[in-house]
Amino acid sequence: MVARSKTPRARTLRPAAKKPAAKRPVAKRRGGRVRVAILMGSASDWSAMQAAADVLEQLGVGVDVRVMSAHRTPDRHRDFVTRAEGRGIEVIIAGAGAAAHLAGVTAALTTLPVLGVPLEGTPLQGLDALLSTVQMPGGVPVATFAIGKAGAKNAGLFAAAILASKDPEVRAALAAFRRAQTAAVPERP
Ligand code: AIR
Repeated sequence: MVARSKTPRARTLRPAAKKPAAKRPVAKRRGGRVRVAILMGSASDWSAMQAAADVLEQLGVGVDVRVMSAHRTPDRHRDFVTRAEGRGIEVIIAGAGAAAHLAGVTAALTTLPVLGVPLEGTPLQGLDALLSTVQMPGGVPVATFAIGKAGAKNAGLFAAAILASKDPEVRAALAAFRRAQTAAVPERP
């Protein structure tokens, strides 16, 4: 389940406020075992990255949502990523805009699968983030998704697919998601 409680710990992770508190990501977790970390370079990325958290919540996968930047908070980022596997994290989703190095640096610090989500909101409308995320040199892979919300949602679904290969419950939830999606498509407009 997605963690969005307003604990003091969570509040300390918030950068300077730009949006109402209710819409901000927090670091606490809730519900089932946390298996996926969702990282974003700025709290301003939450409106897109929430799509990853929402779909994983829907599939019953626990997530840990964090704001950290490879540029602005490098120590926080390194600390979190190097400890993630030991804390039971199995997949990391990393979304960032502009010169988006978050996913690549995350992949450099761990052998966990890293799913990169390039985000828009710059004068280059996410093309900068897409290229920064996808053009990794051979040897350090980042699985890169579409720009923005669709990419975040698909990264969440892909994280679930990774877990599903060894977890029948997640596999069943994913199959049910697909069935519901198919049933919701009308035959005519
Ligand atoms: N960013 C933050 N640190 C490094 C990068 N690339 C990205 C964020 C966000 C964009 O810069 O991921 O998409 C703008 O951030 P802000 O905080 O100015 O809104």
